[in-house]
Amino acid sequence: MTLTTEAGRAKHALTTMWTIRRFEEAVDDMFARGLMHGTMHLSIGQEAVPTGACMALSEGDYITSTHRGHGHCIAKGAKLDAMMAELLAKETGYCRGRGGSMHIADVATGNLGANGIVAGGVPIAAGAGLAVRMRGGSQVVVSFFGDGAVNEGAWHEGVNLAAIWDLPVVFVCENNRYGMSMSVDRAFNVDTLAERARGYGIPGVTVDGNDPQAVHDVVAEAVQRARSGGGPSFVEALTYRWKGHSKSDKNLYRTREEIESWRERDPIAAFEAVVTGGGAAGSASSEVPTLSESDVEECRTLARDRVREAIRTATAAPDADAATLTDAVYAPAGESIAGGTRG
Ligand SMILES: Cc1ncc(C[n+]2csc(CCOP(=O)(O)OP(=O)(O)O)c2C)c(N)n1
Ligand SMILES: [Mg+2]
Repeated sequence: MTLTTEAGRAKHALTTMWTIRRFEEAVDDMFARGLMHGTMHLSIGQEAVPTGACMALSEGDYITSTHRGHGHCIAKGAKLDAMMAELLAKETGYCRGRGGSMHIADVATGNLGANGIVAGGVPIAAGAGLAVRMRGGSQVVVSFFGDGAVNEGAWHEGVNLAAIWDLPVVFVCENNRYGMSMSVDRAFNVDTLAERARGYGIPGVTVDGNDPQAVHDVVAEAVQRARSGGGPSFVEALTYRWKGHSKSDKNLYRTREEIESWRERDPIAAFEAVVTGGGAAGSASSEVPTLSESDVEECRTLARDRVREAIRTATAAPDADAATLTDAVYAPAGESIAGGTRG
């Protein structure tokens, strides 16, 4: 069954993408109004990658995420109110308000964590894959990372270990064309990043990252290979971030026309067109529409209501208390911070 021709899965995919979009629009707005602090990285425009990839996973499977991780969290089933509370520095947040956007982990749903270190999740994914192997389990790990991560040492070490040990890991690159202001055209001497896989003796494939069905299909095949002992794979998903890299980006390294051309390829609008029978390039579009206009409206409304409810619940929660700031923060035993001692 596919995302585009089976109504239940089409609704799930659409609701997930809208939830990511609405969540990030809301936090963008709250940040601008001074209600959130620190920094954050938005994945608006990239929603099809985590949605398609996570729909290829089973319960119990794992992911590792990145600094741009809200979409991964949501697609893997995180609680929106605990995510929102974390960004609002509330005691009820995933890290009790101490970590913020780049440190959300949700072990209950198999999300081994966002990571402020570019490519930091890659060796963690290899380690999780090794743990699965040693325990005789059947879980698979999807490791999300950006194009910039592919030139990091940790990426090469993690991918190589997974390859030589045949670990059950699927490496999913969200190639959004830039690592901060560095374009992939200047950072790579290969035509596709998927070519890098060959150097490690694993399959590598490039896919339209704005098409959740296409992402789902290649990740599902890679997951099946990993689960049956066939080792890791590399999936390069071509996509684009609509917003700046983080909160201080003036977009000086790319043109307005380029951004506009990608906005016209909105993954959510394209998916809606396919499932309602409007058709879109490359998809197994149905003569019979999978969803009606009212189904689509229902998904949009559900996403909007979920995000509103998360804002309401998180806003009402108690602020993280500065007096207990070092509680639950790991540091070597015996050292003291701010006069207190903790193990
Ligand atoms: C090891 C490391 N080097 C540099 C940085 C600074 N940094 C943060 S995000 C980023 C760009 C990452 O680009 P990419 O992997 O393509 O992910 P994207 O931001 O495009 O999602 C850089 C260089 C970092 N956080 N960690
Ligand atoms: Mg990038």
